[in-house]
Amino acid sequence: MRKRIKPKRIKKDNLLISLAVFVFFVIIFAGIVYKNHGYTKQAFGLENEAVSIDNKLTSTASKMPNQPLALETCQDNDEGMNFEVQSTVSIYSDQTILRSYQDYCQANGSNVVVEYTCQNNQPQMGYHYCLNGCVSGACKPAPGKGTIYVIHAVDTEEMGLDPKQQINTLNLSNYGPGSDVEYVLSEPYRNVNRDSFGGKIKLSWFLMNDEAYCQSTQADCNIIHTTMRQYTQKAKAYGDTYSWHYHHQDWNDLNNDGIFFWNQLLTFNQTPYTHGTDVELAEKMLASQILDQQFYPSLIRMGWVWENTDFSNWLDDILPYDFSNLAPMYNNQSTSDGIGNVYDWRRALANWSAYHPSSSDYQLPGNLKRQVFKCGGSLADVFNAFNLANQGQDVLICTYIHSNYVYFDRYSWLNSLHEVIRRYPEVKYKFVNALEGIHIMQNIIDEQAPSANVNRQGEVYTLITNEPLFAYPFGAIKKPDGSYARIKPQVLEPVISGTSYGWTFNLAGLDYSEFAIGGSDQSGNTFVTQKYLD
Ligand SMILES: [Ca+2]
Ligand SMILES: [Ca+2]
Ligand SMILES: [Ca+2]
Ligand SMILES: [Ca+2]
Repeated sequence: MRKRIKPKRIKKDNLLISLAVFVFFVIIFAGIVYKNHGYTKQAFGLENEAVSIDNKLTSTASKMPNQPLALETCQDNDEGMNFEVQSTVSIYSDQTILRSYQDYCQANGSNVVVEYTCQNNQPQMGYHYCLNGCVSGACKPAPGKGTIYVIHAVDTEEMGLDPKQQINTLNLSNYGPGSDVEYVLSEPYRNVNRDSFGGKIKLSWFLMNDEAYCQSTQADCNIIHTTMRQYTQKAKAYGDTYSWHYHHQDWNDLNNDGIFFWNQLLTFNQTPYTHGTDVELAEKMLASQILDQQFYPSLIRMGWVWENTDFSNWLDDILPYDFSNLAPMYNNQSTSDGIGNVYDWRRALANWSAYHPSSSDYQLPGNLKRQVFKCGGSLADVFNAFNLANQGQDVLICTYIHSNYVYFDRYSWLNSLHEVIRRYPEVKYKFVNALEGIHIMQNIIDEQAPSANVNRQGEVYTLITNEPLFAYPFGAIKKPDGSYARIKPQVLEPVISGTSYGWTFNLAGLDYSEFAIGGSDQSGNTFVTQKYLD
């Protein structure tokens, strides 16, 4: 249900300081900077803003049919001028989001947050000076006690794949009207789960793919992503993110008794399996995401939280942020048929610090580029985080759940969080999505995806970006037989020319039907180019 928005909802203890700062700001800028624009055709300033924000949300708002103004309703997800929460104002017609406006920091290094509100059912924008700086579209809380930033990861899967059956019909009943997934993307769920700043819960959706999905009767490796598309606008409006959950498995017969299973794979060194080598299987999942979903992830939670050092080294050229660490847990099963849920994080950091892994041991800190974050833990881990925050340190914590739990009620962490909060009444906690949490913790202000232009000359494609990438870009092809593969650029290091970065892909002699390129900048903002046909 969408209701009329309550007036300003600013916490009492922040009210005076907010007012003082606001007045100061208005004086300094002599009333020039603070503007209220109604959304009208004449308000070019806001219309420009709307376009850029819609782009940021990768919303399809501009393609939606224009509805008569009278039917539109305005919803402000942080309910007024809540400067410490990054949120979104959305214009609805019935249940459809026509346009969205997300709070943002005015400019790189600026302390000014641009805050959206609803007035008279229309979006309004205003500027507010943040005393402690602006990051990820919100003012940073006052120093003193640390703040706990809480990520809720959702491993987003089908229900009940039978590992003894080669071709499954995937059960997607947890999605669609009346489903659990739809419920957690609705106001009743978001409204009751609030952080210390009044912000609604945010979910970080890790969308699963694997070879068993490719081989299902639905024959869609990315069927979860396909299914979640109906929620993309809503999820973005709540500040959720989509990223990658990959189960490394193939259909094989480990003990050669003629009975096959979907078995977890424990290698990543070009070992051949039924549907390709271990490396090809993973690269197929990325290539199919790029070509069929126009999507490139910057975060991952590995299926069964499995990694080994070979895999970790490969992943280091894919994406910057990895939430697979479940230290100090491990699980060794027998390695006969039916293998699954094998992982080892015994040697990894068990506190909440991120680390760059070592190229000789994925569990130890070292020389690699990406960062590994712990996700999941015990009540003691939560107490540990609040204890650190009580001593003045900001802490990023993460919990995960599967999308097929009823109403996600087994978010036991929400309950344990409340228990912990009673012991640390002065420590505040804030719900963030995974990328937002990293950006706040590491003071990363780049939230802009790279511009990515392709110059094609015959079968030679040159990708030009306007900023460095996290790693070399991922070229994806689909072959005429329907298979997918990765194409690496000819030279992995970019050719730098002024402020542009170039990589060349030579597809001459390759039999392909589609080609596209995906990648991430150094802050986890991703792009996918258009598709090119042979
Ligand atoms: Ca607002
Ligand atoms: Ca806000
Ligand atoms: Ca067997
Ligand atoms: Ca960027």
